[in-house]
Amino acid sequence: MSGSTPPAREGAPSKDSRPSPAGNQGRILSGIKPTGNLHLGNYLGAIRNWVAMQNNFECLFCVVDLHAITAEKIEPAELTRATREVAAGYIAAGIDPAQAALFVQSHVPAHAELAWVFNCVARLGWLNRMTQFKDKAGKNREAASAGLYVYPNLMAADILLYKATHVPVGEDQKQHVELTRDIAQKFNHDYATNLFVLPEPVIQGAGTRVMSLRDGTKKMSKSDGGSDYAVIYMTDDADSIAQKIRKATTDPNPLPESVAGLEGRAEAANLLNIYAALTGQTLEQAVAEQAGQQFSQFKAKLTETAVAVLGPINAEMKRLMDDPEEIDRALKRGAEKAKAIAGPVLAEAYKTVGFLPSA
Ligand code: AQP
Repeated sequence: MSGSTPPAREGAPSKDSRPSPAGNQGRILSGIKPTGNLHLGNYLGAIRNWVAMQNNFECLFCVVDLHAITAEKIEPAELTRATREVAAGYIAAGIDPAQAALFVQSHVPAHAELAWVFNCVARLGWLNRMTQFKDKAGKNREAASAGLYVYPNLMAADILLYKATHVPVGEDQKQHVELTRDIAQKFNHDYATNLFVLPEPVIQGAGTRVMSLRDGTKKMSKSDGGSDYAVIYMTDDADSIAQKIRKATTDPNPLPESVAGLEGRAEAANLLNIYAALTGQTLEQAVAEQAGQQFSQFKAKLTETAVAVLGPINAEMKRLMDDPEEIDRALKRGAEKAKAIAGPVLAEAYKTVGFLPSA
């Protein structure tokens, strides 16, 4: 196993290694890091889309706690809380834990075990090209954790353990799904197997990239170090949502007549994008509906819409967080389902590599 160039791409391995859930379009796996409070970006850019895919795909949704510790240290109690909150957010937003496997990544040790094998498959040259590492490590690369560097190998393990056919991700994660394909292909090639399925990224709509309410050029993020007013959390009540939208940065002009008029108006574009996503309209439709409005009127409408969508989710999240045992029961069931798929795949990978089976 050598060389720093991925093997030439081939088609996906034989159909035998693909999941074939009856009546499904394939198997999806996705997850969110419990690095803080879930926000509107996580909802519109990820969870809401998963809910929509639930009936057509066999679904595995995890709370990726192993990924959560790759960046700054999180207080242990906060990590535990956030892990339950992400699970509560999934359920409250409409993921059905009886249908999908909803689980915590660290509850299925096969993720970390396969990731080690992939640490030995992925080439340094491949990892060096990962733009997320460069973004997240920033200028002080020397101080970044080794975990942050090999994060894409763990993500490859997350996906390949389940032979996921599709991976819903934001645009910024597409490179990691491509790396996953390269790892699968190199493993399959080097060990003359067709064990791993090459997954397809399903890029979630660019229109649902939610930006900070304080700076329309910056992604809304859990770890936004700036003002809390930049982020609408899924746990925010109606008053907080109203206050944050009222304080959202804008410009002095009324809303434009067309999408072209949003050029150079990042904050207006962001608020209209959010409004479009919440109302299920295209950006063009939302712009046409709000053409010529003052921000004050538009913000009132946006607040009303956001509260209507997030209010019930927020209430259900609170109910679940007050009953952690219900969350834990759902996660236990999910981990059992996940282990039933992951166990045999890990065993096959170990056997393929030549590890002596344990007695
Ligand atoms: N602002 C966003 N707009 C649209 N989608 C978003 N997602 C995150 N932020 C936005 C989507 O949420 C999913 C899970 O994200 P994650 O928590 O695993 O990682 P992230 O993208 O790094 O999210 P954050 O909030 O920015 O977390 P931190 O601050 O900890 O890095 C992904 O599908 C992502 O696209």
